Amino acid sequence: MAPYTIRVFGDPVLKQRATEVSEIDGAVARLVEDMFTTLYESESGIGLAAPQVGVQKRIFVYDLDDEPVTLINPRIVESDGEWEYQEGCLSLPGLYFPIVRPKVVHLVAHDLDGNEVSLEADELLGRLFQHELDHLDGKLMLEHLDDEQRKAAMRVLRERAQADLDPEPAPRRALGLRLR
Ligand code: QAP
Ligand code: CO
Repeated sequence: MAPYTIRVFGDPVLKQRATEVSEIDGAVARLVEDMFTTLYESESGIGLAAPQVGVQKRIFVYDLDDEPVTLINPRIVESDGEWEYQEGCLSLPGLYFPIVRPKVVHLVAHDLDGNEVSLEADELLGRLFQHELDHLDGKLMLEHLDDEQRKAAMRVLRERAQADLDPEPAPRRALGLRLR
């Protein structure tokens, strides 16, 4: 069973800036292991940041093609170009937004052994880096939407929150929403 519950929109932990990791010790190693368990038990998740499991540390993990990667204290040192992609987030289940961000990013971080890593990534992986770094700064995809998209997204989130409060399970709008 996954050791953590994935925090979703409305949880204040998702809006706080996470703290730098000062020492990569056994507690960090255990946290990372538990984050992977949580990621793999999620429905089709590819990346997860520590704040999404309620931990205010600057760590994210991902697995794009059966290769688990952990990045600690990551920073983007350079970015270039523009690329639109339908982004999703485990903390905003069922919501996908077309978002334009830089296409290529150069990220530096530390791995679990404390070694410095330097990675240049474009397209999907470049997007993942930017998305997960946003989580560490307390930002969700909603901040990248235009007014109209944000209104549509907030309406769905509000309806869901209300449906979750209703004693009688009201007919719920289909989970998937793709905003144009
Ligand atoms: C972040 O996203 C990301 O809505 C990782 O119902 C975003 O793992 C990486 C997911 C864009 C690359 C590009 C979302 C699963 C997973 C959902 C995820 C859902 C089930 C999102
Ligand atoms: Co996310």
